Amino acid sequence: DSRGPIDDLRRKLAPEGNVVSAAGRRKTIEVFGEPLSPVEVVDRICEDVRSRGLEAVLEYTAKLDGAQLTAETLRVSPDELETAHRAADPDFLAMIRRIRDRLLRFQTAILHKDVRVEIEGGGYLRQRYLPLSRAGLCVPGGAAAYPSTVLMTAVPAQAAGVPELAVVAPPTKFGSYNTDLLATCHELGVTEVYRMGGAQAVAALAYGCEGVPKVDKIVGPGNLFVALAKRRVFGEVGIDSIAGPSEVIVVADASTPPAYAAADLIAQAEHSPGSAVLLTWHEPLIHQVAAELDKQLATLERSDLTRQSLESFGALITVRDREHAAQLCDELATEHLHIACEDPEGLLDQVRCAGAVFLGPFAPVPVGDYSAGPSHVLPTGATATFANGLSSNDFLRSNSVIAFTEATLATQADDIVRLANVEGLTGHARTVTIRKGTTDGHR
Ligand code: HSO
Ligand code: ZN
Repeated sequence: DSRGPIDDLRRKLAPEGNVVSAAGRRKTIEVFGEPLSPVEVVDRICEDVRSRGLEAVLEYTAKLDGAQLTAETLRVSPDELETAHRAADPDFLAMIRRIRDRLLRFQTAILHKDVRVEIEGGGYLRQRYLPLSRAGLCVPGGAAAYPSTVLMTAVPAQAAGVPELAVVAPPTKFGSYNTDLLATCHELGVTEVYRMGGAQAVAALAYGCEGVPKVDKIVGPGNLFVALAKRRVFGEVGIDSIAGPSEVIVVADASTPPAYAAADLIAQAEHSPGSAVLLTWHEPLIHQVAAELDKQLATLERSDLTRQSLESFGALITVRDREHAAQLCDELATEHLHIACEDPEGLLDQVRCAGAVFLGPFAPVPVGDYSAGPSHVLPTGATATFANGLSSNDFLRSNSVIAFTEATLATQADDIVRLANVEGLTGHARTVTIRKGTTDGHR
């Protein structure tokens, strides 16, 4: 094909590019009585929430999510959280605690540490890390309930020491009316949960409104409207990366059991939409995996959606060799990269861009989705060329600290004065000469 194999593959993995570039090409929607692009709709919602606050949030929640809420019912009450927690299966809660502990251990271990560099002439330089005061966590609730996303956003924030967390989930049976989700929040000590989704939730968190204090940063996945709203409010608040549909590349060879590879592709396609690409230099594997896909789809609960996903966004591809596979992986910068061939670490050394990497036959992507330690909130649509997965470090800010002695200032004085004069900022130069004068005078 004249477009070249990389373009074709990229189109399979992220058919519309990343979420943000895709949005411009989406067809218009009628929310405001006239056809508008998703970007225009999100802009209007955000502006309306900024100027009219809670009233606008409640209106959009009624209009777009079909939920009639009030100032009182928008926030899940302490009583509802406790009731959900009490009703939850004790084994479910024990599992949540086990996963929380594993995530906490990893997320705490990777936290940036304060750095202090002593200066020879006296004084020191320091980089100091502090948690954000308040974070908003978006949890989707359209197609399925995601207690795992509460874990994967709240626990990194807690590892960083963020004292206030506000969860937003749409007012649906998979969102903020889901008792497993509410029980998970309560188990993790998250007491602030709001029944709102889409752009109105992001705007409420970003600007604050009656009953919803403004946050410092908004993180977590969501649909197109959440993604566009996060981009829109960036600057007013911080955001993590902007996530789109889930993706995986599985790299396999003769040592990879075809049943494992098929299961791994299905797990991603099951997200629907979810793209799943197999790369192998062992040609017979293509047919073996194709046969396994058919076999396994036959007994899958979400087989129709998954089959559609595989047909539209799936591919089984023969590459020349390991180097070729590594090169494609790097260029595609996929959300999940599962290196399921022999010597996975050797191949890892050849790939730089991916959201999260899974090595060997016993690290299927769902270990990262659910239980290992890194967050499952990851960059999609080739944004892994510049973006990272969510981690505890996203909930830290840092200050630099400079402590100088008179002697240390003297060693840098000439450089500062010279550069200040080059920039024509003689007031800057004087802050040093005025001190140097005193110093010299004392000597
Ligand atoms: N694979 C998804 C996360 C997820 N999977 C949640 C199951 N539940 C995006 O990384
Ligand atoms: Zn998943």
